[in-house]
Amino acid sequence: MTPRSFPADFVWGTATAAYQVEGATTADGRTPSIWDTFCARPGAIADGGSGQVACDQYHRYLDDIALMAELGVKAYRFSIAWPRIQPTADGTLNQAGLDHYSRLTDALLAHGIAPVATLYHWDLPQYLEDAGGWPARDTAARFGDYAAVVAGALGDRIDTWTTLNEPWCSAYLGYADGEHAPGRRDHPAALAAAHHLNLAHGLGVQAIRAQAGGTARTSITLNLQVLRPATDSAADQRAVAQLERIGNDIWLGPLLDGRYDERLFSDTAHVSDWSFLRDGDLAQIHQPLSLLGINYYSSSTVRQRAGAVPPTWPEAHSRPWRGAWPGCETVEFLPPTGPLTAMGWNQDPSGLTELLLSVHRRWPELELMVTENGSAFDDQVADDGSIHDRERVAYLAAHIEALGQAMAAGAPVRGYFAWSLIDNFEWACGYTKRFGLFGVDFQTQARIWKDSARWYQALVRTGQTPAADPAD
Ligand code: IFM
Repeated sequence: MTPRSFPADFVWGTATAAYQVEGATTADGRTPSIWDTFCARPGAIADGGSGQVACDQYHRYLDDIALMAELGVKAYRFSIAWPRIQPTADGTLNQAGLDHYSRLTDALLAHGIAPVATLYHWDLPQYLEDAGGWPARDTAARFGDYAAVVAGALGDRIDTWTTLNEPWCSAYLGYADGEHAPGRRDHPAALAAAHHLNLAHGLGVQAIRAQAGGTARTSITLNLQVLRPATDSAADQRAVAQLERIGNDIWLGPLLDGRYDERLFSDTAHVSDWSFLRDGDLAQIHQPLSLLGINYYSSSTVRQRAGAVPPTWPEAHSRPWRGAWPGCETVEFLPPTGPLTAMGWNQDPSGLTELLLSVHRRWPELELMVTENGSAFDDQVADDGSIHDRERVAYLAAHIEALGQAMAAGAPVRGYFAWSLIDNFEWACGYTKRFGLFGVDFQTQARIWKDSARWYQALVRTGQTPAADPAD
């Protein structure tokens, strides 16, 4: 592969999320989130693990920042754990929890690393789930209050705010499919959750601007779906379009255009009457954004099931809800084709180019950031003490080349964050999947250099992609 150069001010970073790395789940007044509760449910997590200890970053953040400084990254995307900030149902601020993120932020700045803070990466306080969770409208208002508290305290130091990480996962894996916390399988509730997450975003942006000033940089991160039709038949194209509406447009429409595509309502008419959508909501959601964060890992191929018709309301509501995609009973995902990552996901770098360009064509003024990209492989520690993760290096090289192609074609992408800085708690997969540039020995908490970290270090230092294979 020919080396590709990136602009000198391009932001190279690494990303993590609180529950995946912090551990210390009872320290300094933190109370349970939905993930603490979900992890205790037998069978919910592949290896029975939880984020109780994770990578102990709550105590080791200075060591991890030192690693980032050695990598040379310019930004760290981390998330703030809501149950550390407002641990009780009355929403009282827990100063000790806030102080942790204040120290983390200061330490990053002292190392010249820009803090990119996500307010919500899935760890809803359990008391809010007990009050109805995201399907309940009040959760959005509570998120606005939480955002105001954090922005008031850290607003002078955070480089970029991200309200939500991947609301698709919160709404659909959490409330439709049940693979993620809180583990509910209720498609009408999942649609309400999706709308209230949008509303939370809008209220969050307004709170950040009110507290941190109108120039605060605000964003949201979406895991936009790249969907390919199994054939060029009209039916398969329709399947793609329907999934794009429920997977992508349900966020992009209200966030960026202040409206839901009417076809979303007809696609899901047998699931929900959308009575949770109230006058004035879309104006609250449609707030100015400094940039859009995009997470990309893989693509999917889909088709329309021959002869399938959507169920009627009574049919749909009289049987258990299935799958992560409300209203999409007639659509089917094909098994991915290899080589797959350890997650069983395909490797399709061209999907990243297409995705960035398609968003750019629709919203030409919008700045973009790849806020996550990376891969899990079955790493082994070699006799020399390192992890020689050639497959991850190849994955990164191919996807960063794909990003470069999108930029060359005009997509205004300002940064890229490798997922993840370190191996961590991979949600329902527990510790069985490793995404880090650094390995973690979970017995000793030692951080282990992988070849991918060395490769990324060379990229960040030079602004040019190194050879994926040193022999090249
Ligand atoms: O680990 C997750 C992260 O929390 C959100 N985006 C996808 C990653 C890999 O599954």
